[in-house]
Amino acid sequence: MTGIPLVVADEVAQALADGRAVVALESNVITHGLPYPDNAATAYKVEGAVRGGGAVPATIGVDGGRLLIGMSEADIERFASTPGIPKVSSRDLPIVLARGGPGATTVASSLVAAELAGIPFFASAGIGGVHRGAETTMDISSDLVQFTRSKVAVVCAGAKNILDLNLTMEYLETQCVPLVSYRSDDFPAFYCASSGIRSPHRIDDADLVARVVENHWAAGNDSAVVITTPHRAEDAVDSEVAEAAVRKALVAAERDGVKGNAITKYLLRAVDEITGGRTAQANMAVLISTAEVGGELAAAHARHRRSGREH
Ligand code: PSU
Ligand code: MN
Repeated sequence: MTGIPLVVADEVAQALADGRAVVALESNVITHGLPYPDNAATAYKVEGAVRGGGAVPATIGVDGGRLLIGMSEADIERFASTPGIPKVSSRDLPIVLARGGPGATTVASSLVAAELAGIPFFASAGIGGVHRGAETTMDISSDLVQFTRSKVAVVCAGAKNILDLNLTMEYLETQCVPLVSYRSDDFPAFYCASSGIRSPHRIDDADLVARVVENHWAAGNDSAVVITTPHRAEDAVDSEVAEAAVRKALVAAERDGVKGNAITKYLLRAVDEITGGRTAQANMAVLISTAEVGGELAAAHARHRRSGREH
């Protein structure tokens, strides 16, 4: 099958062999999202939330020329506390694997790893998307392109609010990526409950979501299904407060000449400084709440597959 060595955690391997639900998780959010030790603490809570939802977590990383499918506590601690572990998106993956060093996977590269390992579900809070000003920078996250190539269901709280969410949704539509919003009318905006943009489809029933995922693949698509779940209203950041901070952060990024794959981390940090740490708290909370829903939906999907096999 694959020539790339996978180090699959025992618990993950067992769950996959039994047909039980597994949810893949990215590690870039650990190394490039939050400061130590909040990042490690959040990673454990995110894994706990997946379990609470009824699935086994598999945090993805790269190390020693191998893909880690389910990082150990020691791996997570090391990734969280070691400065300079590179952000590895899909196109960086063959290089970091060949060199043998550690690497933190984005949404895009985590999907590549999940598919190789046979994990049909992935969860993260805010996916990448079309950046504001993309009409001149052409900065569109590889996350979106990877959705057209990886047969994995992606559970998220929409896309990061630093992005152009209208263009992000247009891109997903153009690329034939199904988008359903679980128990909400709108496309969420990361730690803000709504982007103000209506989702094309609302589904309130987890079993129906499982059927959507299977239908998409049964129709011959080797691509992702995006399922959004909004952050809890009481923990969400007010949209106007967030938008004002994002605008200021964009001005600062322009002034500092930040671009390319460094912009996401820069903007998230700047927004956090502007809001006095409010958004980092919300980022941690939404990672956890999304992971729990990811676990529930993955469990519903695994049940659906098992019942299909019995018939
Ligand atoms: N969440 C964070 N910080 C990040 C990201 C998420 O708090 O840096 C990441 C995710 O890993 C996502 C990536 O896949 O940003 C997208 O980056 P880009 O726009 O460069 O493709
Ligand atoms: Mn980019």
